[in-house]
Amino acid sequence: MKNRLTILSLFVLLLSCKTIIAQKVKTSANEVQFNNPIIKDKYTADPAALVYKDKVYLYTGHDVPEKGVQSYRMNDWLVFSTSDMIHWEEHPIPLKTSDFAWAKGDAWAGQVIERNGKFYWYVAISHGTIHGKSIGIAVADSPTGPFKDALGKAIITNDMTTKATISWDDIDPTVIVDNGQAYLIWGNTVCNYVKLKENMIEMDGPIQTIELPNFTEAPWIHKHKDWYYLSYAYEFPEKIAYAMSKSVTGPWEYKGILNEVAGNSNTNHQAIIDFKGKSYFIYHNGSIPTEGGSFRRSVCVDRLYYNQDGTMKRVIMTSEGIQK
Ligand code: FUB
Repeated sequence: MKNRLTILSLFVLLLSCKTIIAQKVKTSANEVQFNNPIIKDKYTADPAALVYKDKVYLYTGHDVPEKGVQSYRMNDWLVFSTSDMIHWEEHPIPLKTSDFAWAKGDAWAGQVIERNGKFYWYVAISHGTIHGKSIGIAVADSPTGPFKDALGKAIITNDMTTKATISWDDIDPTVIVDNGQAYLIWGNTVCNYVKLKENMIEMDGPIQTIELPNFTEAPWIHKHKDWYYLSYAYEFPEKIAYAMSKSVTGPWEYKGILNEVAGNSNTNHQAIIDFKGKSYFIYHNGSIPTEGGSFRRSVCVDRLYYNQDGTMKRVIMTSEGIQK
């Protein structure tokens, strides 16, 4: 009888231990921080990132939610910075559509690049007098601004690009300086590029086009080791695909899909950087509960990995994002 009681109490003890262990595991699983989206108190879209000195500066669009409205409401751009890709500091609003006197609104995607100590921000915006979207340039002495109109007019307007007949084909500028030569690449349905003069505010040659399969928009050019990469939004709803080349002007070889359709958003809009020895894929989705969506987007960051031959591995989008 005594033996039986001892076995029973041992069994009960074991059971309760198991429960305690299970609870412990559950608690630690709950403790994993969901770092995506990286900004949770407002809607951010169209990320562009600049690595400058020991920080990353993240420039985003800003979706303003309006009840019942299913289109973009975007009046300003935002800037955030980080030293570790986990903790992001927001800075004062660096640029608004009203800073471009010739424009009439729509703070769409852009990219900032540093040259000769100045920061140039190429943005897509609706032109006030020339029908359609256009590209403006703002300039600042610091990566966080304040930025002001650098040119007093658009560098690219819809009437300058006739291959695409839509009014929103002059959007989503990306920029690179390679061996002292700057290039501006942009487009929707047609991918365009042009050389820029060293002053970064004037074209230096004719507008040319790049053939890419199922190109929708959001080109992003970057260099990693000795390869150039041109990633872009593919089809609609958008996946991100990419092409590679040994030269910034091509020929470009299509390499396939890099990222799948992002959760709860038609658009995906990527930026790709290397920072402190790691590579990152920055994009947006519509994941903020409960109102997130295609016009209420949120920027996320996940790791990006390269294969030995320079191709990029398919991105795994996560809720956890970047962890310590
Ligand atoms: O945010 C407005 C537009 O949506 C951008 O310019 C595109 O890339 C898409 O994300």
